[in-house]
Amino acid sequence: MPTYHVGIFIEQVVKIFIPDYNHVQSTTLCQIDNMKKYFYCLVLCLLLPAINTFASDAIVVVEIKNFKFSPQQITIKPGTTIHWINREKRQYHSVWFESSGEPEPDYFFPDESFYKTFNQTGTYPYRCGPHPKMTGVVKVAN
Ligand SMILES: [Cu+2]
Repeated sequence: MPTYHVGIFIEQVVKIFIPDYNHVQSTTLCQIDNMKKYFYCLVLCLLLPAINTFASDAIVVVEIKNFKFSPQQITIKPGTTIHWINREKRQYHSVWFESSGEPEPDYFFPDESFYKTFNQTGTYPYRCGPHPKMTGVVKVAN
């Protein structure tokens, strides 16, 4: 589960409810004396499990390490975004849906990412541009 995405998402939601959130960060939440803000925080905490479920459905992580996509094959629901992360020490890669007729995207380097959202059901094989033996499959099913 992409916990850090959940964190970013929650931060965005908090910023909507608490306009001076950036200022608040430099103090602490318990120093906010406005009851309205407490109330929003409370609601947010109660909603956390729901937000968590939503976020983990929306983004799935595929790691790239030792010249392998992991997991190599992944099944997702339509509308899901896959977040590929390069976990190598110094090797770049790409995620190329060659058979879909797409042009090869830019290589991405260690700690960099590639994102793609899948809205249509189907099976989408892909490979790494510079390393043709590196292959993966995305299955999109309801
Ligand atoms: Cu590669």
